[in-house]
Amino acid sequence: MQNSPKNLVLLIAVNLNRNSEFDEDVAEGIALTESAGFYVAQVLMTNRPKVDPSFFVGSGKLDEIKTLCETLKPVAVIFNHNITPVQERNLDRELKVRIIDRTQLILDIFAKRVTSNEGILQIELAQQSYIATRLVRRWTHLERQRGGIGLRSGSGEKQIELDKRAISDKVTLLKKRLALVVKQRDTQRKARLKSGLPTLSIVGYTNAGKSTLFNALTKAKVYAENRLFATLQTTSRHLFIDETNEVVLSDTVGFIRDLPHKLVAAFRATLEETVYAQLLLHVVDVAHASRIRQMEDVNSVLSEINADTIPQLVVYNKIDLSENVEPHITYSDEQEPLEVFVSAYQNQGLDLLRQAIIEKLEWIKNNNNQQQDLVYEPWKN
Ligand SMILES: Nc1nc2c(ncn2[C@@H]2O[C@H](COP(=O)(O)OP(=O)(O)OP(=O)(O)O)[C@@H](O)[C@H]2O)c(=O)[nH]1
Ligand SMILES: [Mg+2]
Repeated sequence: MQNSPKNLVLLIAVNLNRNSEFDEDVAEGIALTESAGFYVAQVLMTNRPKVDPSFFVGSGKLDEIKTLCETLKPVAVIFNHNITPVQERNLDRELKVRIIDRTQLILDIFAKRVTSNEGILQIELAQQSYIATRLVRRWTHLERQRGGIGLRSGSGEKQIELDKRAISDKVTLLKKRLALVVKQRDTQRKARLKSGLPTLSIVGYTNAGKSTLFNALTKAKVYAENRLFATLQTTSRHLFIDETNEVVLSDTVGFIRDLPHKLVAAFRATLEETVYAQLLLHVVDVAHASRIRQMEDVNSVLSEINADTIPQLVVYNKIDLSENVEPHITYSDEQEPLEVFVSAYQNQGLDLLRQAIIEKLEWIKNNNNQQQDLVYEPWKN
C-alpha cells in the first residue's frame, strides 16, 4: 500500500488481560487496515486489565494518541477492537479525527470492494443496521444527560426519532429488495439439489487459502490474494472428483473472529450456500499461530447460522510453510476421514483430498440416518 497523507492511519491495539495471542491480533488488525486501503503509520500498543468505559484507553494513552495525531495527522484512528458508541463519540470529540472500530473497518472493506448487486444490498443493510444501533444507544445516552443537567428536551430527540424512522424505512426497502435476490438464489439452489449431486462448501477463516484450493480443485480462476476478505461472494462449480463422482463445490466469504452479529445476518444469502451443503471442507492455515482459535471462531459462526451439524472434513492447508508435515489423511477409529494435510498453492496432497472426500461422502451415506431428513431453516427466526 502506498504511503500517502491521504490514507495514513494510527492503529490502537490494547492488550486486554494479558492475551496470549495479542501479537497475532495486532497482525490481523494491520492486515484488516491494509485491506481497507489504509496505510498504518504507527501501531500504538498498551496493556490494560479492562477497557476504560469513556475512552477505551486510559488518560495517559489518550494524551499520547493526541500528540501522535498532531504530528502524524492521520486520516483516522483505528481501534483494533469494537468500541461503544459512547467511547466513539468521546474519542471523536477529544481527538477531532475520524474514529473507526473493528466492525466499521470490516464493513468498510466490504463496502469498498463488493461488486455484486446482492453484495451491495447486503452491505448497505449491514451499515444501516449498524448506524441504527448507534443512534438508539446514543439517544438513550443523550436523554439521560439532558435529564441530569436539567435541560429542556425536545428538538434533539425529535431529530433522532426522524433519523430512526428514515433508517427503518430504508432497512425495510433494502430487506424487500434483498428478499427478491434471495428468492432467485433459492430457485437456483433448488435446481442444483434436484440434480441429486452432493453439495460441498469450502469454509474457513479469512486468508486460509479457500479460493486457492477451490481453483486448484476446479481449475477455476476466482480471485485469491494475500489480503483479508479477498472473496466476498459465493462461486459454485461442478467438479468430477474422479471418473464417477461428481459434486457441486462452492467457495465463499471467509469468517473472522468477533464477526458482528448484524453482519452475519446481512450476509445471510452468501453464507446460506454453506448451510445447504452436505459436507463442509473446513480449510485451516496450518502454519498460522492462531489456527486453533481460528477454527473455534469458524465453528462458532457456523453454529450461529445453524450449520454446525453439517459434517466437516478439516483441510489443513499451507503445509509447505510448516516443517516436517507431509500430505496425509487422518481417520477416526471408525475409519471416518477427519483431516487432510495439503498445500493448495503447491498442489501437494490434492489427490489425497479427493480420496478423502469420496470416503467421507460414503461414510456420511452409511452413517447419517438421523441427518438425512434434516431441513436447515437457519433464518426462520
Ligand atoms: N504458502 C502457501 N500459501 C498459500 C497456500 N494456499 C493459499 N495460499 C496463499 O494464501 C493467501 C490467501 O489465499 P486465498 O485463497 O485468497 O484465501 P481465502 O481463504 O480464499 O481468503 P478470503 O477470500 O480472503 O477469505 C494467498 O496469498 C495465497 O497465495 C498454500 O498452500 N501455501
Ligand atoms: Mg477467498
